[in-house]
Amino acid sequence: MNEKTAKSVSKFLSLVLRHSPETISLKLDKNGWADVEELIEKCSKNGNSLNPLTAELLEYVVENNDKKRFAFNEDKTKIRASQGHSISVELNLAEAEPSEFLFHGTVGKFMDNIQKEGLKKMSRQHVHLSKDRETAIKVGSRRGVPQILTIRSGAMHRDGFKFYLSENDVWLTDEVPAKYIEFK
Ligand code: HQG
Repeated sequence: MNEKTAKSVSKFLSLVLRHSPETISLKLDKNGWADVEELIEKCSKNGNSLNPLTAELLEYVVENNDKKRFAFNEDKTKIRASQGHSISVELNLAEAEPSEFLFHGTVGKFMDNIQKEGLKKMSRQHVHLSKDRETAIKVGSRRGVPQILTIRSGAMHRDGFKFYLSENDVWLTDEVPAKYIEFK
């Protein structure tokens, strides 16, 4: 499998399964699932660079994606993004108890604001947190020189904040007030 093709499929799936299904007139159900046959058909109609998207290519991307961003349902008739949505979907994730510390990778230009108001969802449905510093460095590096924040997730959880673990191991929560963030 050509890795360049797999990467462009992953990028396109992020677009239509997380942010803009209307780009190809795709319908997602309230839990974020798209019908696999419909996705393949609509991708092919739209004359985009993924033409033709095949079931084999889709399966390869789901299995081999570096961050396991997408998942099939049990009988592989539906597919969805496991996290990262900007559109409103109900992922029905069970609450989970986080470890004492989680991490968030960001960049310097956001620090003043984060110090004032904590971490906000911004355009997504959740604040995304990483289980280790290495992962947070990768997340922050998408935007420039990474700044790593340590989140006192254990204390947050004891104070009643809810946490969810996505199918691909990303920790999600609604907000992180500044008092739970270590800025050093
Ligand atoms: C920042 C990628 C100012 C926040 C990643 C981040 C992740 C604030 C940016 C997933 C702020 C939002 C999510 C505040 C937060 N003031 N800036 N109060 N609160 N920010 O992309 O966490 O590769 O929505 O620090 O790996 O960077 O797409 O969130 O820099 O898992 O699968 O606002 O997306 O995954 O950016 O990334 P994002 P994120 P994928």
